[in-house]
Amino acid sequence: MPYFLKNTKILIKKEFLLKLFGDNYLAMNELVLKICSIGSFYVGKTSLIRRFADWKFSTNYLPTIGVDYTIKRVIVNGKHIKLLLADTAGQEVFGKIRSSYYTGSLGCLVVFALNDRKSFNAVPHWIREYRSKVNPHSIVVLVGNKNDLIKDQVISSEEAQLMAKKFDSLYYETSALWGGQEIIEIFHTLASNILNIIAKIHPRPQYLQLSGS
Ligand SMILES: Nc1nc2c(ncn2[C@@H]2O[C@H](COP(=O)(O)OP(=O)(O)OP(=O)(O)O)[C@@H](O)[C@H]2O)c(=O)[nH]1
Ligand SMILES: [Mg+2]
Repeated sequence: MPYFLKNTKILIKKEFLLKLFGDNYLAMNELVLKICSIGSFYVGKTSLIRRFADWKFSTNYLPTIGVDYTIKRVIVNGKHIKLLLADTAGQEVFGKIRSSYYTGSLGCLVVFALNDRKSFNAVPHWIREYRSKVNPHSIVVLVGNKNDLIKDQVISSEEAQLMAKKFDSLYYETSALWGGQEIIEIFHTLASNILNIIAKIHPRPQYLQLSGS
């Protein structure tokens, strides 16, 4: 049976969405895209999500325990979409359970801090861990955070861009503290690329006219 979205034509085959996202991701007649945020502890994963979702920032460090979920509604490519943002804990003590939170996602932010060489060196580990658990078409966006700390910066843009290229991912530099427009761009680009890979995996246009207004 095709899946009907509210006030729209036939949109997506339900079985297809279930296969891609699982039952949890078909909520309230909206398409939900799950995006993970991964990377070493203290790099600013939670801060980037808080900045994007509520446009807020806190200087307090409250380590994420396990995972936190945030829902954010966006309009991408003219479609109304719900983003389910899975903010994972970077601290090693959560290593064993972390990858279970990747299930069903088609995109992730891999975050490091531009003033933390160790967090940058760990990027290949994070990308490999993520890709080993998800659909091979999934999108990875590398994010160098804390670019407000210019004098402490130990990773150059060139070095980070090379890393991104090596793993076939996009690269953005930003600051959750400053809150530049690129934070919105990061999440919107990810969502837009995810819609494109859905189209690639399932190239039948009649099933891919996602909800309009
Ligand atoms: N200067 C500066 N500080 C930041 C920035 N982003 C985050 N921070 C600070 O860095 C610390 C860690 O931020 P979090 O967002 O909690 O880091 P996290 O990656 O979620 O950490 P875990 O949950 O432990 O994995 C906090 O004290 C934040 O205020 C930034 O862009 N610039
Ligand atoms: Mg956190």
